[in-house]
Amino acid sequence: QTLPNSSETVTEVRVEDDRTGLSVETLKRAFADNLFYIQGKFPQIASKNDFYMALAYTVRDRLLRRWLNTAETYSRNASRTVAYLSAEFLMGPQLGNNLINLGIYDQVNQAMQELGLDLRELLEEEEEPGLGNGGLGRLAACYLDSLATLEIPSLGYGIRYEFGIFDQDIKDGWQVEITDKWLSAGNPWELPRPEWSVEVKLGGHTEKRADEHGNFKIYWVPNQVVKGIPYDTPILGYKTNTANTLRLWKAEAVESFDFYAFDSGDYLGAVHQKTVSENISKVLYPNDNSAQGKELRLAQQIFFVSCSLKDMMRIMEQQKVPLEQFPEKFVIQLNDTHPSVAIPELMRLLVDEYDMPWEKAWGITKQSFAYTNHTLLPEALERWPIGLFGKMLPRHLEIIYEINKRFLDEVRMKFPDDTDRLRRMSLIDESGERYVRMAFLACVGSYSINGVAALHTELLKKDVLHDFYEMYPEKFNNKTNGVTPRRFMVLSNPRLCRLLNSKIGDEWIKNLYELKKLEAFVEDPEFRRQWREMKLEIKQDVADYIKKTTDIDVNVNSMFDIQAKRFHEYKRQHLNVLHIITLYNRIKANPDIDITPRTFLFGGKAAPGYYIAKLIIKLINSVGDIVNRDPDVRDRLKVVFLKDFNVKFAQRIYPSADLSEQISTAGKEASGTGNMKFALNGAITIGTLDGANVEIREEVGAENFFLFGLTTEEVYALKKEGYQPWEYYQKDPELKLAIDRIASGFFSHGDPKLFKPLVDHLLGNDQYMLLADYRSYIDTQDRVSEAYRDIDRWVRMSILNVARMGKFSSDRSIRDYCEDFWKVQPVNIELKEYVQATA
Ligand code: GPV
Repeated sequence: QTLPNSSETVTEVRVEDDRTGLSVETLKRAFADNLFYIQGKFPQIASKNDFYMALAYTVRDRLLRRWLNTAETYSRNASRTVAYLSAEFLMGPQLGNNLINLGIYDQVNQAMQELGLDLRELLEEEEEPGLGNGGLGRLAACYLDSLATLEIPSLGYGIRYEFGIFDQDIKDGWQVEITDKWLSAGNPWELPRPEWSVEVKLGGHTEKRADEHGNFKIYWVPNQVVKGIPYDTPILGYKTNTANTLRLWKAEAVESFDFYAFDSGDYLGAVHQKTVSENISKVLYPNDNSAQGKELRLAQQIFFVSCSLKDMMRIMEQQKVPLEQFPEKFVIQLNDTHPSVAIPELMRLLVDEYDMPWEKAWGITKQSFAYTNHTLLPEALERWPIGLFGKMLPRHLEIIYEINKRFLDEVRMKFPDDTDRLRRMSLIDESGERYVRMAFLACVGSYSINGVAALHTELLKKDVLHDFYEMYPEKFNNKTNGVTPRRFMVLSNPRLCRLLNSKIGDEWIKNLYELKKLEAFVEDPEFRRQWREMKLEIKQDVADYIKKTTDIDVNVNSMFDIQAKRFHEYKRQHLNVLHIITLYNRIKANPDIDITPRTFLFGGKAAPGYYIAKLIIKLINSVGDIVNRDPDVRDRLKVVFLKDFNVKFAQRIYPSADLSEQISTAGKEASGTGNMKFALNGAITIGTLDGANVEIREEVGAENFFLFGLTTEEVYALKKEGYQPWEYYQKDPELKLAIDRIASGFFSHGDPKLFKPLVDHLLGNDQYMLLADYRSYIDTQDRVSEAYRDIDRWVRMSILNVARMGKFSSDRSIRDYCEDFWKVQPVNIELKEYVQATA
């Protein structure tokens, strides 16, 4: 409220509203108010969580005006909107990010200080929403941040899992999974919107019947109906007024089932039905890069997709946009094939429920969807057994058959007399048990198909989707991934930011290419000294954390050599272990050897059912137990497994890295995004020519990147000529000794059985070619060790890495999507005091 200026001489007095004001005084008052009226506590008895909640509500209040203004502006303009459909959104903690994006981090920090509280401790209190497995889910979260920052009207649609990715504990070196109860203390960031609930049908059968006009129609008679309730979370852009929405669906039983059961006296049956319905949004499937083929997973997919499409139609109705204009109002981005049943579901809605002719509905559908592929791994390409699919979605299966029939006619026309091509491209795999091929369905139903790094897109065109590339070359395009510098630099690395800002200002936060300006300072010895000191301070923080959580002492002057990502054989954490064992063996052979001290840090979860990945975690811990205690090592090597790698923890660890391990088998990692987060925080990469590594190396310069290993072509060629891992083992004594030590039980208290499955994999077929890459990896690591000894050279490389990483902002990725095929424009949001209420 502004008091009116009655005369020129009266100074303007501003009274800040408790729910919007940003001054330290107002923030303190609002915080006390929320503690009292929302948490129902006075300071003397409040827990740390109460303080966190009071602060979270204080920040949420300040978001709400932006959120409502944004929604109001979008609905008034009926703006073209991106709907980002994803089974995963790995959001991470919200409080710190919202403080950064609102631009009130410092004020809130001071307000808390004046109240005798520590903001950093309150930030630690937040249970993060871990509604994703790894890169794919985190990419979705980075994209929401960039969409809001670039003021693009957009909605994220997904599932409000009651249990997100499990918490990881380590017992006796093994991973143990603990359920993630992220909602138990309440979630201050979401608002339920029960008035926008929708119903979703499942199971049953279809019937052909005449309608009231005597026209024959297909009716789907389901045997289950569930209700989806939307929960909305605001997504604030960085220093803009835009606050978009992440809308996650929670499954509940429909009321009608309760009534029905109560009438028939089947009380327990009704309660059971409730449990079955609620199961749908109960838990995130904890697999990364592997398809599960479970009925409940398909139920999750149709559930959130159907809710989301109906929600879009409700929005169109409310904005009076006719259904024919669906592709003008929305572009639906499919984050991998997990939401690809949206294609037959939109067809079903248009044809069955809105009586649209097939051709017209198909025209709309084809123009509405765009598909991002995130993997080349065959085991991650979703296919649903026809039986299972038809049982859950009988009508969708019929629709897919019809899409396929018409599609194969098209193929036949473009490539006459090529029956093998028809067999290869059919949406139904008929080579054995019959399956629906979801990636192919996504290709046929979308107007754009993109990979997530240049190499990955090329391999899609050449290999996995080659036939579709020949059929629809114009659909294919590349969108190299990016990460948000707000969370992964500003929030997570304040020391780096202060140093950057002191030299080049803070424009880089919105335009990451501005980091280029750092190159001007690389020859400044004082700047390099500051850089080095900064890194040391960060490493000291992490060393303290390691001491506190594992009781291991690490030397901050040693090289922090970090591999933090999901555990998967293709990512080759065990190649890293072979390097550690090799260094250890060198020390054992010659204890006085002059070696560069290293601290090896690992973090990451394995899918609970992925035995070999869990065995690799056990191996790391077993090797650590020996290496860390052996007096011959004299603390020159330390191996630390840090448990429960999640977003919160990632933010802590990335800034401390000297060396970033990106060592997947060439052609297997679609892009990688951790590689970008490390390099943006000044780590040098040791990596293969895989995924986005290729482009990172191009940007930072070959002389600032440690390259090793076979290229994709060499991997293919070697496979073809008959790869014999055994020969590499026989020929390379260091490799042989490293593997023999694992096999003999040296790291397992003399038990040769423990790691036998792993050794057998390596010496048997070694699918991911560790043995073929071992020598190149070790020699390159030796060059890394050499380079680190010249610390001044290392610091130059570190600075140049940061300076040249501008391309890898998710802002750049999102701009590319917008300009290339989303065709959406930014919408500026003006902050009004009150949103006009209309009847
Ligand atoms: I498919 N990715 C993932 O995290 N989980 C999955 O189930 C699938 C892919 C990842 C890729 O492995 C990364 O290379 C990529 O950077 C990321 O998706 C985002 O595109």
